[in-house]
Amino acid sequence: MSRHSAAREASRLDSRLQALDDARGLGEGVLPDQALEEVLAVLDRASSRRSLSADHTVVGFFGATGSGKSSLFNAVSGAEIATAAARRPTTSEPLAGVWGADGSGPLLDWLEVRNRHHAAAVDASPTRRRG
Ligand SMILES: Nc1nc2c(ncn2[C@@H]2O[C@H](COP(=O)(O)OP(=O)(O)OP(=O)(O)O)[C@@H](O)[C@H]2O)c(=O)[nH]1
Ligand SMILES: [Mg+2]
Repeated sequence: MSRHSAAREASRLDSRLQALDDARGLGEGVLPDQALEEVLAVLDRASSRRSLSADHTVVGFFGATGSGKSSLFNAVSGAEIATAAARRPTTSEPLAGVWGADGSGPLLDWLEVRNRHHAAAVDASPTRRRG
């Protein structure tokens, strides 16, 4: 994502979070406390995440054991980083592939992912056609 579109995305998220907070305020004394607490928890999590690296997009694969998460992870990464096997379960700890390590440490700490594989940063600038 270019810096420009990243900034636009960030301001869109800002306005959505603001709208959620406004709705929470309007719901006070009207909506059940539990619903309001859940909204507050979402706002807290969003604020924690946003205090961490904005340069990293987190993509997660979730699914039952044996559903092919590690195989998919390797296919998407283009490298044999995760161990995929018929044994159940094979992966017992979450594993991260990190492209561009700078600033990723505190984010992965927050996500409680200890197992980290660092790969070279990908050049995200648009490619130009020639000829
Ligand atoms: N037929 C088929 N087999 C697959 C596919 N993806 C993965 N497998 C096989 O399914 C088995 C489990 O794959 P894994 O990638 O280890 O699954 P996982 O979700 O990481 O499993 P856990 O680490 O135990 O959570 C392996 O033997 C893979 O070779 C697929 O798309 N088709
Ligand atoms: Mg696995």
